[in-house]
Amino acid sequence: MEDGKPVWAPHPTDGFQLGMIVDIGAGALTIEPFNRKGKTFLASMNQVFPAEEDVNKHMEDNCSLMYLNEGTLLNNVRVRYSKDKIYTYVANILIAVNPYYDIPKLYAPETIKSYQGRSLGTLPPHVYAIADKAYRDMRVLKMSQSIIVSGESGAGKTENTKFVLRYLTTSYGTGQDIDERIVQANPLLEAFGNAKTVRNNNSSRFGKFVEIHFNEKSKVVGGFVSHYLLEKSRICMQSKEERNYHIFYRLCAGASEDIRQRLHLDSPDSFRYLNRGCTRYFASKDTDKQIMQNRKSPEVLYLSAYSGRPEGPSVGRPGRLQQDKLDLFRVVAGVLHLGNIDFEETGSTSGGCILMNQSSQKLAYCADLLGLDQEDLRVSLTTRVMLTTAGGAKGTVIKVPLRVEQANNARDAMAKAVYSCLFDHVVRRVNQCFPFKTSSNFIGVLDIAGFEYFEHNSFEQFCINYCNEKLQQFFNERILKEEQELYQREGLGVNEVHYVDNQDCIDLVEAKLVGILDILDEENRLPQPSDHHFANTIHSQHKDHFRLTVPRKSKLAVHRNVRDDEGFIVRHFAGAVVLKKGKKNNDALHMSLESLVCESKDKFVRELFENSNNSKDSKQKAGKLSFISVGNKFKTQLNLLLEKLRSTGSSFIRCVKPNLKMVSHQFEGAQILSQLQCSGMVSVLDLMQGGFPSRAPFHELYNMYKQYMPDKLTRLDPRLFCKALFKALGLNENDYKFGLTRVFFRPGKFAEFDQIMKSDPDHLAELVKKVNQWLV
Ligand code: AOV
Ligand code: MG
Repeated sequence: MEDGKPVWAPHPTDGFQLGMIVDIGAGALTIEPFNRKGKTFLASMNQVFPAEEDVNKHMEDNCSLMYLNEGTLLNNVRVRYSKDKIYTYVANILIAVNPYYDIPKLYAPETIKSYQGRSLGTLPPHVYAIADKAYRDMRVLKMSQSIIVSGESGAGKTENTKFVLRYLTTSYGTGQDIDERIVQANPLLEAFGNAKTVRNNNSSRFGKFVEIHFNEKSKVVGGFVSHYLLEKSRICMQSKEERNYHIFYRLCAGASEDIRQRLHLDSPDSFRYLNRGCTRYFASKDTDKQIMQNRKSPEVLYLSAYSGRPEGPSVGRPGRLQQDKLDLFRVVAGVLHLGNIDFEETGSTSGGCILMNQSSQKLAYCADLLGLDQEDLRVSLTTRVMLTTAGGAKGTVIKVPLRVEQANNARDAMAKAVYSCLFDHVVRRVNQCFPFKTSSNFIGVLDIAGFEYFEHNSFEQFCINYCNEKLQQFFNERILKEEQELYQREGLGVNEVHYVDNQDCIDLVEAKLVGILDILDEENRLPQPSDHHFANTIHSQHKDHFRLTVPRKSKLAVHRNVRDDEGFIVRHFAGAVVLKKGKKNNDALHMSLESLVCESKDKFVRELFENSNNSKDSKQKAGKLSFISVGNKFKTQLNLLLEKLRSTGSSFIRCVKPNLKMVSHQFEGAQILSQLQCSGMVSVLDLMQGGFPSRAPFHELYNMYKQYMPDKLTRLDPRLFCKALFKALGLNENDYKFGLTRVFFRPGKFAEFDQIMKSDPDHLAELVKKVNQWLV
């Protein structure tokens, strides 16, 4: 950075501001902003970056800029966003900014057509280009591919995932209805797994990996959806501005009169599981109603022609269709009525509780809808079965009365178990809709929430962040390793690239016995688990671990020797996250409640539980809470997913949320910058700045520039052509390297070269003269 040249210096809301260095001190630079002359401020060295000469210029591939740093990246994305160019490449990685409005023609059928079979970079950056690259790589390399879509809530992951699916099925489907089913699975999954949150009105509360399978001719043959970590706490409780899963409101608004009566439905305000959150309908009551009553609504579609069940499809069998639909709705309504059951103290010395008077009706509804015996349900909600093991002998069964709070927990645990089994069922049914017998390869799209850190973080954030840590490692492995391998293959002899390895953070979470997940499981197996004891065990196991610290307030507490419940901080790749509670790790359902549902008179309800792995091993367990470790189950799932990703070729889409208000045309620089940092893009730029980010195969350069060159030169083979051309141009040899198949350019140098080649005719004539001289 030189005096007088423009630099990007930190700005609290815009992320960066343009300025000039006016003084260089020991640890800091004095900067004068361009738009506030005389108002200098200090900034540390590592926060100030060289800016491009022309800050209004933008590049489709950020690597074509002269300076690759977070300042120029943010600016490039900003300028492009202001022109509705929401997609930008950083080499092969796609950045996608959520426009929050429909950009005309951006996803039109003709746009889909135009991207088919075209190499990355030949057309403007687009999610379609990434999809097509994955497809072509799959064909050429005969290898499955994955597209990893990441970003924070509301950044556009799910929308972009849908565009990828639509693109692939439209372009490379067989034109049969299987293509449409893959696309239609989404609204159905969203009805049961998406909800309005403060960050996104249609927030996916589960992660998913959608595979599209192709036959040996590379045509779509089927699909498969895996899902991860449905947010269960939402089923019973939402914050004021948020909602439960869409299906609840749609059912309340749109069910036909006979279904309303049969399910005893009412308005959302009358249900505990809905009325503590926001009970407003999605857009309006009518919208929810329309979705529900639309002949093409997801619930209807899913139950129509697409059922691949042994009994055969329900299409053309209206009775069957009605029955299937009713099964689903019955369970949803059953959960709502369950939530309305209240308990009160018995007042007796045993300390138990009973159902409140007005709850008997709700109990009856719930029992009826779920096929349970009313009396059994009442007893199971208010007592717990225990096996006494006195004297070492397998003891007798006793019923322990529950306190009000415990009964409330039992009721909520049951609601969560029932609904999440229902969600598993929906995913299973979706998968039956696009079965395939043989598949040569697949393209999988991963849509899973990015790093999250809120003021109050729960176990759910912990799992999401752990997942992102693993994905970040995968990203590093792929991007950095691939870059290095390419340099080696091309014989470039460039030094090894280094990056911050996050294995230590992953170990901290998943190591056997001493990792946070195992410690948490141990804690939950104690008769009286406590957050305080849990946090203490972690701290004592991992003294001075770089990734682990005590929240500031707690340090004070330790100092004063007072008890604290402040938990611990994990220093993630993307920032530090404070964790206080591990309680949600336990999805335990009282044994008596679980066996009750497993033995429901209702075949559908029984099958929900039989098919979910919740019940498998718990049957053998003694009559205490059957402990199901969500954390360790997720770890296994995640490791399987990563194994799968590692066996495929990969592409990355980094989605960015432009503002918190969820509106169009508003670019909040500071928080966008932080998203780019969290997604690892800034590390990629560091890597590129030190390497050769722009590259062009010899034959491409040859075809691009031969029109300007004399015949003598164009008779050479493409490699020699390029050598001769570069020599004649007198390019600085530090700015490029010749590999075996292509030329590599230092940052910004390709753009410079291209500019010279396409400059004015006089200049070109001069150049041709030089080439001729050189050739002699
Ligand atoms: P997310 O999947 O990343 O959040 P979504 O894909 O649901 O975010 O996007 C949020 C909203 O932004 C959508 O409902 C659309 O209204 C709008 N949107 C996103 N992408 C586009 C686009 N390309 N064009 C127009 N509008 C768009 V979350 O699931 O909450 O992590 O959990
Ligand atoms: Mg989503």
